[in-house]
Amino acid sequence: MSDQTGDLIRRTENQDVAALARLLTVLEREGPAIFRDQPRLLQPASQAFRVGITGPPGAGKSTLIGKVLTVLRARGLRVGVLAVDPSSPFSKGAVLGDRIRYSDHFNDPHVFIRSLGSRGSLGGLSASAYLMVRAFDLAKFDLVLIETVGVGQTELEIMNVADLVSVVLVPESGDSIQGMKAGLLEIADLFVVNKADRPGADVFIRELEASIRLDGSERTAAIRILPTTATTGSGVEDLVDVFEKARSQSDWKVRRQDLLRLRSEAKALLREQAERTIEAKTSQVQSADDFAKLF
Ligand SMILES: Nc1nc2c(ncn2[C@@H]2O[C@H](COP(=O)(O)OP(=O)(O)OP(=O)(O)O)[C@@H](O)[C@H]2O)c(=O)[nH]1
Ligand SMILES: [Mg+2]
Repeated sequence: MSDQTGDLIRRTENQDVAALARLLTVLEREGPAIFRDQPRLLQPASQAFRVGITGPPGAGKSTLIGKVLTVLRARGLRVGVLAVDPSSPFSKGAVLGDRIRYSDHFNDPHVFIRSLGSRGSLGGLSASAYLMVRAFDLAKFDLVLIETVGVGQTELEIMNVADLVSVVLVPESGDSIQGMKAGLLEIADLFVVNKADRPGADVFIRELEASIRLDGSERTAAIRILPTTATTGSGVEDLVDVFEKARSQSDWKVRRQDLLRLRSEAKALLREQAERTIEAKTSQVQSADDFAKLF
């Protein structure tokens, strides 16, 4: 088994996308225990810059990613996409829809797209997401775009995985962001106001700017706001420029070693491991005797 996985890892390192696809499946199946047999996963030769694309259901995240892919490919970069939880109750049929949104990139060997359910166990990103982004490092991608639906936990956790967090909002988000604004300001490196073709976009951007200024902290002062229209691609070159500028400043590699980040990743992975142990032990209970022996 582990020899086979080792072989997949070697082939993935040689940018074999078929091997990467199989490796991702193995990671999902085996869980965090895989680190024990395959420590190479912990020492990738290169690191892919992780861009979080998070925001409310239907904000246009997938459409935007499709256009971002086009721009990144035109610049000669290799890009992975990890779409977390595209089958959430908020995004029925998204997997099928995303096939259309990404159709320009299906036959491109330098683009790799994978969807992943969040399984909603303890909320937030599944441990698989943490494992899978490491496989994109191994495969020597330049960037990975991670799409998450930002409604609660996942939104906060994305900042532990992504090197740059873009929060996608739409002009209609006006009222609904009031409540979660503080949380958004904490995680966002950049706000993308998508559907800028819709009425009210200018007003919304001004409101957003005002709430950033009101916050007054040094971190929030650096937050950029970029209007986009994902359907036409307007604003997407500028957005990619922001990603590329952040990628060229290599402090993100240092921040990946941040203790808080390492600990929250450890927590997600250890929780997953504990849950797997619980599942295995529980399924062995065939009688009251078995039950008593558990403790
Ligand atoms: N008018 C307008 N519509 C857009 C724009 N971007 C996306 N849409 C539309 O908004 C709808 C949702 O787009 P998606 O890309 O699936 O949004 P999403 O955020 O990925 O949605 P979930 O994954 O379900 O959360 C689609 O019908 C898009 O065509 C835009 O800039 N302007
Ligand atoms: Mg989507």
